[in-house]
Amino acid sequence: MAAKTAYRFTFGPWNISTGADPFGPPVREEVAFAAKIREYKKLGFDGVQFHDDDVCPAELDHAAMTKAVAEVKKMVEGEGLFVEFIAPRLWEHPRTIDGAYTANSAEDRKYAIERSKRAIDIANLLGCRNIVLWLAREGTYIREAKDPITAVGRIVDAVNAQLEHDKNIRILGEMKPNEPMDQAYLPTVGHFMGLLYRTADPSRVGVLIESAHSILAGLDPSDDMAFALWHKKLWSVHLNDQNGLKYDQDKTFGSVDLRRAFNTVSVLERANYAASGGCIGLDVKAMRTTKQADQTKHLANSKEMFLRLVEVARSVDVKKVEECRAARDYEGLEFYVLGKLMRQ
Ligand code: XUL
Ligand code: MN
Repeated sequence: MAAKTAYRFTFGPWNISTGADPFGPPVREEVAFAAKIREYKKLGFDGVQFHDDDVCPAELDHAAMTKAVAEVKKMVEGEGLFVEFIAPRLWEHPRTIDGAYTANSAEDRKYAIERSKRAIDIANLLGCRNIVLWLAREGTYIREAKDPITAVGRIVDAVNAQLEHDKNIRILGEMKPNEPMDQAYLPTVGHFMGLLYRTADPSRVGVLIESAHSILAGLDPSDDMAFALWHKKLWSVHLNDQNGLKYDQDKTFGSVDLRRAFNTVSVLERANYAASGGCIGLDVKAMRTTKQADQTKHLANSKEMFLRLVEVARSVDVKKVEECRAARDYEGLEFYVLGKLMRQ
């Protein structure tokens, strides 16, 4: 049953990690880049998501960059994989301490835009037309630090500069309300959607929705996705789970709230998301306690959870749901859904 789905699964190399956190050093050995790429097919994944500097260091000159990207392309294609997106990592470099597109320093803003254009060049070399912008540091620790009205305009300008740099590239905004910043300027999918229609080419700007990010904003991921699906703007997802309003946990999909995960899968099924070309990205982290030998289990388990929930979603009796809705029998509907989740 599961094998018949047209879903394509992806993740980023950062999802195989050493377990280091702000309070402690690595607990697992670093896995070499090439070895990570070799894990994908073994785990039943189809494509790779990259940050620009996952592909090659940000400091390389153009010739060295072209050569390095060609090597990664060979490696990825050699494994029968494709590249889903490139995301410029605009939150680690010394020039992005105070934000990237919204930094108060004009030089730092220029760096962020140049770095984003370079990410587009890398995407092109890899045969990929998606750029993901997670606006990590576009916000503040204190309200007074930046002019918030100017900041919104600067984000639009940065998106426009990228649309202008390449007439084929698509920009996918991945919104998150906080972390690393106290408050993000565009905290939700809705904020970015409101803004994308004011860019130079709205047809090439969409969203990637991450479950944990919606939950952190107090929103239900399936409703966030439904909103973007109605607009035909849901171009990718990062499925995972999150235990309440705290730091971004990136837990295994469905591990906290099975019903929430079921509703997420149901909305993707209902919209025939896979047919529109969208991938099922899994942005999940292994627990810090995980041993080296088990360091990819969270990825395999997340994919398996998704597929099992597809089966559950497909087994739902649509007529029964409609009858409950018509009769306003939401108690009955709820009990039916709970039974489905218990495979009863
Ligand atoms: C951060 C996050 C990132 C993006 C890619 O919370 O989700 O890993 O998905 O930059
Ligand atoms: Mn993500």
